[in-house]
Amino acid sequence: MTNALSPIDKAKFVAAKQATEYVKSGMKVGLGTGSTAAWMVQCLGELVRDHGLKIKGVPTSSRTAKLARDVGIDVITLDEAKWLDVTIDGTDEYDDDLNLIKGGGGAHLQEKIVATASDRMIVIADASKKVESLGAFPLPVEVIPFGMHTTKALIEETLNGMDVMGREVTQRHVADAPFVSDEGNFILDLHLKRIGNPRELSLILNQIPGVVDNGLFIDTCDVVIVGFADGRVTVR
Ligand code: ABF
Repeated sequence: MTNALSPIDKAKFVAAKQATEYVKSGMKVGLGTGSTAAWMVQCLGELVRDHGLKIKGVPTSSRTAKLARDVGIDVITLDEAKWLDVTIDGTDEYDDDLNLIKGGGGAHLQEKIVATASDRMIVIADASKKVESLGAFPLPVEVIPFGMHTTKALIEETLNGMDVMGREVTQRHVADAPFVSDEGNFILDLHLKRIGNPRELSLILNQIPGVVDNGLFIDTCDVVIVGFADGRVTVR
């Protein structure tokens, strides 16, 4: 079946499949969001249906919850699970320190909560996600709708004092309507080009009233599995 895949999907698929090796029967597993994570959910579904794998899955978005149920995974909430053995998720960027930018799919809030409540976070990616410095991918910041324009202005003012290369902030829209997260919030995308100090930026952004969380994952990821179109996989 993998012969029919485009090179990029093949790369995502082989990374996702490799990650399922970390999942054993009896585990509670955080299920990420995005196209790479969707491959992982499908691979886990196959193991559940055809190979007797018994797991509980905690999805990180309504999209993933639907897919997980569709492929036969027993879905529970994070509060029911309390703590997870492993979370497997995609990313938009990762650097040498395994720090990440996530949230291109608008799900980084639930993704961060679930990953933080896990013994281990495994990121699955194709090789295009590796960067020298985070920031070429716009940094998503989830904000509550109340006072959104004031929050946006505060973020812009804050960026003036930060070690970043770009400072434009835009509200995310889908088909001309504001994008609304699973938690009912808006997303601001910060076009920073290069982030000098991701840890400091993450802490400072999250102190601004109205900000729920940003898409920087610092010290959260334990392993990155990178897939290539020729079927190779590297783990680090
Ligand atoms: C989620 O999906 C995100 O946090 C990230 O934004 C995105 C990566 O998507 P894809 O795997 O489709 O590139 O993991």
